[in-house]
Amino acid sequence: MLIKRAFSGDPKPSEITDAKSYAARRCFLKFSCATAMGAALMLPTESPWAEENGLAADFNNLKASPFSTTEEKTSFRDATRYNNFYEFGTAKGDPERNAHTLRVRPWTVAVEGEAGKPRIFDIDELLKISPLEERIYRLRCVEAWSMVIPWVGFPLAELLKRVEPTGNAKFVEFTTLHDPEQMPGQRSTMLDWPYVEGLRLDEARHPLTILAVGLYGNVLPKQNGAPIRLIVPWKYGFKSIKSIVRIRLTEEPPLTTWMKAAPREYGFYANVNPEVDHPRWSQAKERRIGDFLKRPTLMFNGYGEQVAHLYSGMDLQKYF
Ligand SMILES: Nc1nc2c(c(=O)[nH]1)N[C@H]1C(S)=C(S)[C@@H](COP(=O)(O)O)O[C@H]1N2
Ligand SMILES: [Mo]
Repeated sequence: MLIKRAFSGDPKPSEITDAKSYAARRCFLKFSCATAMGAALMLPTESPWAEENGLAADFNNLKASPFSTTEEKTSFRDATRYNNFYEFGTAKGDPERNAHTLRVRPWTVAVEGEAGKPRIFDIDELLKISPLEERIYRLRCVEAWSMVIPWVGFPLAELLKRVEPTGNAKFVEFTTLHDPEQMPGQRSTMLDWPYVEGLRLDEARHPLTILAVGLYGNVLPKQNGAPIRLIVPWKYGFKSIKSIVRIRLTEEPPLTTWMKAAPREYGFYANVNPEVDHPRWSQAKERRIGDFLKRPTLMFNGYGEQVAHLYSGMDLQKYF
């Protein structure tokens, strides 16, 4: 009920390029109506965060990915106001409120470890690494809510190829920026910072696995993990690590933040699986943000046809 009221599916994501109506809608929620409207009137077509990031969105000729779902998209507003990003607080509205302190330029991503050609990539170089696609993917949080978001990104495999993984590379470890000055949540000890995630190399190379640099045709808002974050659509949301500064190829499985924090609750694989409950709640159903009723959760978040073969012969109760 609360979710439905605060985060209804209206208005539609297609309105998001219309900065004026975006600001007008925010008037219902904020005191600064006049300011918001005024700012909107002066704005051309780019949204404020694109300007803030010093980057006009250049995502106009995006290829639509054949991997996309045709399901109804979550509204832009919900996707950017109902977030998990503990570096900026633990409440769903905290990242939108607090992430402005993140500086996304200059930004580099080190790609290193078991690689023949390890190197540091500048973010603006990454934006040109391969044709960007719009991929409409489901993101399903372990807390049983889900969204359908049109991400702008490119396959992680494209980047890995460029550093030439060695024969010893079996896993990929991802690390978020660690800077408590920019990320006030890191001043608390609730998690062992920086946030770390990991994938098996074959999962990392799977064409569904992308590095996202935008959403809804625009640059990634800071609360969604600017300037670059992972999206692994068949896994629970916590695998999709935000604001990445390091990608390391390893021989051993990385020790992820959530496995360190609660090993009984969060496994390395974290494949969406309605048959394996979280120790404290069922995982059988989810609420699509904007919907009133829950819907059944699908095995591998509905991507089973593409990814089930990665786990053939594995006991998914054990490797959760
Ligand atoms: N660095 C970092 N990445 C993170 C998180 C986080 O707290 N810190 N939260 C994760 C969780 S639990 C979810 S559900 C998704 C949420 O992504 P969204 O806010 O873009 O929907 O981000 C994931 N990536
Ligand atoms: Mo999550």
